[in-house]
Amino acid sequence: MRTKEAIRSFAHSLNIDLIGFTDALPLRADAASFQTWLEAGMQGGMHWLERRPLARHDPADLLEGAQTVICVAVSYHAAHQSAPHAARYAYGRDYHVVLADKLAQVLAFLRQADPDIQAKICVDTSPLAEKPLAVKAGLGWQGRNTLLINDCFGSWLCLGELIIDRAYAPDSPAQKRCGSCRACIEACPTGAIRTDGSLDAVRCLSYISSYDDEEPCDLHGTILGCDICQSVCPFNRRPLSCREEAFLQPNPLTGSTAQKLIALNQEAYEAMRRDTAFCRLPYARFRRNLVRAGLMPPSA
Ligand code: B12
Repeated sequence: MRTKEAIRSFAHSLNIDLIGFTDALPLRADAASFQTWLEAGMQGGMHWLERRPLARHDPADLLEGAQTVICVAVSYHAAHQSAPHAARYAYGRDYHVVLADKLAQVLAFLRQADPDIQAKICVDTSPLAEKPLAVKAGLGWQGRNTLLINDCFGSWLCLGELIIDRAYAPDSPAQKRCGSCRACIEACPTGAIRTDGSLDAVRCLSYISSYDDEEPCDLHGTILGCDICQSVCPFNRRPLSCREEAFLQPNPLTGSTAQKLIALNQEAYEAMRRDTAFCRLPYARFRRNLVRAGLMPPSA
């Protein structure tokens, strides 16, 4: 079996910025808050969140014999990035693909020393509560904007997990450091961040840009995702930068001007969005968002 130190050092060689270990026991308190959140209807149209709500906080439901969850985070923040028409996470390659590939390499590394190890890779691909697990593994704390925040990297992180049926000593959880700061609550133009520590997803511009087809709404210049609550966070002022090449090179859509985006026909859009965060934004919604972001007149 590989040591934690060997796993950490291998992970860092793959540009994984943060790695932590935690046990695979159920997260009972988080499961209860999650249930309250669902009952209040804050998931809106994301009905997939209602499936297996208890499993979401019990890694052993995803892997029989689960003992440890290895939580990882990769920064996607680079100072030179300007993706004025989309949130930063959409800048380079789709993080689901990038992190799953890194976790597959970590698993191969574990299997070289321990071929029988059973494992499950998750990058928002399974019903698993990724932020509470990352907190428990010591990667950071859940901020008032509900995102995982790390002292050095801020919240510009995407998360992934490797659940394994081997026991490792757990790391210590990080302490909350938001204090009395309410910058995210005050900056959110739609009032999505609530004072009780939860987020009303239905009001969040990130949700509206991705899922809501009904309500005509000002997207405040973005056609995919929203970073307002992250941009104002004091922990995001001078974050350590992204080292991952896949996130540093703009994809064809985030590299384009508004004029070029407006001129795209469906065929060209389909070809460009593969392996980017836009793969979850169908063409009709992309066109609708160009209007709602104020980049295209409704008649175009
Ligand atoms: C659904 C979802 C969304 C929804 C809802 C977001 C949300 N905060 O719940 C929408 C579409 C809005 C969204 C937006 C974004 N998302 Co998102 N999303 C998810 C997803 C799939 C599930 C999150 C979830 O379970 N939400 C449900 C709520 C209940 O969970 P929670 O925030 O953890 O709730 C806890 C607290 O709020 C608290 N709580 C809840 N209710 C109450 C009530 C009381 C009284 C109290 C005290 C506490 C409390 O307890 C809960 C349980 O611990 C995760 C991936 C995953 N599988 O985990 C990615 C994930 C959270 N998203 C991510 C990202 C990057 C984003 C965006 C930044 C993208 C963008 N730029 O547009 C925005 C950020 C918006 C924001 N401020 O959250 C990353 C976050 C990385 C990080 N640093 O934390 C994740 C982890 C994906 C990943 N693998 O990297 N997302």
